[in-house]
Amino acid sequence: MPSDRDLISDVLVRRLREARYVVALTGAGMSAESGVPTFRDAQEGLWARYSPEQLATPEAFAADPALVWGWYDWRRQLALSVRPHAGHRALVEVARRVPRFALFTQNVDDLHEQAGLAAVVHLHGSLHAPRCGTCGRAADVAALPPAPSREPGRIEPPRCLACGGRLRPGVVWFGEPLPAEALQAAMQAAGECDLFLSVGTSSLVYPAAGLPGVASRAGACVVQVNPAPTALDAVADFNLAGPAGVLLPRLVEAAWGAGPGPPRA
Ligand code: BJW
Ligand code: ZN
Repeated sequence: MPSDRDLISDVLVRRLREARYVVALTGAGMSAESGVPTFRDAQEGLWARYSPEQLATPEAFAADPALVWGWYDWRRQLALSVRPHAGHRALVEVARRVPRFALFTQNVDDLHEQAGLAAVVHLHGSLHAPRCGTCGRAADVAALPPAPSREPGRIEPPRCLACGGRLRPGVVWFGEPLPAEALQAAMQAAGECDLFLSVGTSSLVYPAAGLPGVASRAGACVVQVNPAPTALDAVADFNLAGPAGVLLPRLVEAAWGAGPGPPRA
């Protein structure tokens, strides 16, 4: 029997069916069932003695570029090998069913794109878009050295072909500003939507963690999907406690049945 926390109530189903503008915000838990560890999960190998927070900073990269590049290269290789799950596909279905839909992700993989979502806004950058840390030129990701066959560890960052500077991962580290256009679009969308869906994020990292609050204050219904309690529990109108890969398809099925949706206009 479902508990109150994972119950997909008739009221929620009606809110989703009647929504004019749905905005989704996803975090690391969205990718977990595809095999990507969440950000705050235990580290592996060489990185076991560092917290992810220690590695995801400009200071860490400046102090030990090979350690940080190696960690991101390992994660990039992992991201290349994974595939979307039923929860990603359910979000595509939501996008097809509601008049207006936008998705903002904190994730640096491309699983939403792989699932078929056309316009995904990456708030924290991408593992697949390294750039020069000196002149900012985008690196040719296809030209990066292949993954080492042994367990990956330290890797010296390759050099920029234009200026010789060190390449850096194309992600947003702590203390760095989010891409201004992406953040502005997210703030605006949160303020305009009538249903805000937060999936798989601990809601600890700002400014993304502030978006559901913006939506709630503007009168939107806030729905959270997460198997564990988070900082958002008190704000969300509906807390669906369980994995995204199970609960998102269930939500879509409850709202619209199992069949394929109409093509998007
Ligand atoms: C499942 C599941 C399943 C598991 N299904 N769910 C206001 C207050 C306090 C501090 C600040 C503030 N504003 C800014 C700050 C500082 C800082 C910050 O927020 N610090 C807090 C930690 C206190 N923010 C910043 O520094 C940001 N920059 C900034 O504000 O700049 C201002 C500025 C302006 C002008 C000039 C200069 C500066 C930048 C934040 C960048 C965050 N970057 C990272 C790394 C990206 C690259 C990488 O991936 O390595 O982004 S940190 C990390 O956290 C990563 C994630 O995207 C982000 C969020 O993590 P997420 O997604 O929530 O993952 P987890 O692991 O925490 O949680 C997973 C969840 O999934 C859990 O809840 C599980 O239960 C759940 N789950 N299985 C559904 N199957
Ligand atoms: Zn350069």
